[in-house]
Amino acid sequence: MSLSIVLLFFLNACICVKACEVGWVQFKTNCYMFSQTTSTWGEAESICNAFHSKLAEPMTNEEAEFLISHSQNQAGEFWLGISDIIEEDRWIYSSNQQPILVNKFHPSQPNGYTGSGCVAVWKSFHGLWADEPCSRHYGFICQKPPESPGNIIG
Ligand SMILES: [Ca+2]
Repeated sequence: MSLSIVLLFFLNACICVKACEVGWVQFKTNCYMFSQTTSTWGEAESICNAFHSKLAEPMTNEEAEFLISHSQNQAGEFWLGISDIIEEDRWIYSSNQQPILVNKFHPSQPNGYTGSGCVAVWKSFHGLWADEPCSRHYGFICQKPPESPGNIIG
């Protein structure tokens, strides 16, 4: 009797915690997926959308630093959901078209002008950002909120 009550308590505790799906890493209030494949920036956005997510949009210094440090454990470069496609040198988040709230460009960046409209976490800059032509094929980071308890149960 008491054992089942304890089990029930733990089950409830686990169900109540929002979690990321397998293959996604949690930081603060977001789940992130670092892709194993490369694609153009536009394709990357489509792939993230297919997984009910978007290209990562770091809004705080902590979030930006997490993506930078985590990317260092991975191979290659990773697209973020940041571009200046609409207006040169106006760097905006893709999902709301608002100016970026945190700036992690390497001191030598951005340097691509109209030829480089998309932002990637750059390996040789130890994860600091670079502007690159959006047609290049790089890895990418998708972002979405943790699953709600109802979705985990099924
Ligand atoms: Ca550049």
